[in-house]
Amino acid sequence: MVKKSLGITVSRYIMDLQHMFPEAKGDLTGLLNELIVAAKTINAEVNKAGLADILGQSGKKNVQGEEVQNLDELTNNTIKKRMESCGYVCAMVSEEEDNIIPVRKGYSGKYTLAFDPLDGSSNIDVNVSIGTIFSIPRRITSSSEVSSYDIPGTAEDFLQKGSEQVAAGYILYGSSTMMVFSTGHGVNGFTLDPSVGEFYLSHKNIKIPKTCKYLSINEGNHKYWNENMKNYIDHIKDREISSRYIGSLVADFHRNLISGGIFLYPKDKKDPSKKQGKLRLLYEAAPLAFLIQQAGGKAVTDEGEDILEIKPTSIHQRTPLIIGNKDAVSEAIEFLN
Ligand code: P6P
Repeated sequence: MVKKSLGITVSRYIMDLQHMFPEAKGDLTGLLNELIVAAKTINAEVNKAGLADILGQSGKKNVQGEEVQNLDELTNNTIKKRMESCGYVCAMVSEEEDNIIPVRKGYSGKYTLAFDPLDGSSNIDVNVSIGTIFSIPRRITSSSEVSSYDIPGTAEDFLQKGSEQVAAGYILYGSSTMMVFSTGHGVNGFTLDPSVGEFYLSHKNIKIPKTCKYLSINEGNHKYWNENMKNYIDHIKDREISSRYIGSLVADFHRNLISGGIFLYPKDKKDPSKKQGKLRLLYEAAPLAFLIQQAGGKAVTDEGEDILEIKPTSIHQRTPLIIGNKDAVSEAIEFLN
């Protein structure tokens, strides 16, 4: 097992993990390290988001009259720039871009990267925690090592079940900045010491507590739910449980992962785009489902389908999501079906 003493840096942890697999060539290590640099860069920008108007970073013109990116664009470009010529990914999918994002010619790699650069960004203006979510499946369209450097990835490389992910995780820009991820060997949390610029192992081998302490759902959508969902929510509120919903998926997920809870974003009748729920499969539901399974929890649709077993048909497809304590999710599904 990887030596996971509290306080080791995330880079040391990733290197230790690589040494567990002699056949590993270090591509995943390199990819994760690039993501760490991107996370530190984004963190610096997010931490001064409140000054955006003053610093002219709110998508308006800055003091020099230059068009300045807003934070969504800035975080999206930060990740793209770091990954497009790192040689570890063959293509990318971002919540911010309609089509798959190619990497520089000659720099194609054996993984793909799907990400939500800044989930919950509407909360920036009210200083609520936001996050970056990432999913790393292996490419499937070109197996031979040599040729893959020149062969760009395609949409097909992304249309894989969540169970095929090699790694997944998120960076939470909250009261402290944390990187929480798994490569299939448990879930570990690393907290950034901004004075040093290092992420240190602070939460090792995270397991979701057995007790479901929190219920996270937007009750403002109550009138749009189907009857079964309405009855389930009334049922679960009859017992000792606290309602916590901050409207930032990463923050709601992280609180429930650490303290125990169930998060639901079911499909609702509010508008046609949410017929299949609001959250995206590739870079929101699937990576979090990978993490919760590693942490002893469960993630399903409101029909009870395992999120990790859904084969995507399009890169931005949405899915209903019920995620959290295994018992609580199982009870919800019994109730809903
Ligand atoms: P609602 C943020 O926009 C987001 O994508 C998730 O982070 C969050 O869980 C959800 O939407 C909140 O949606 O409809 O409750 O405001």
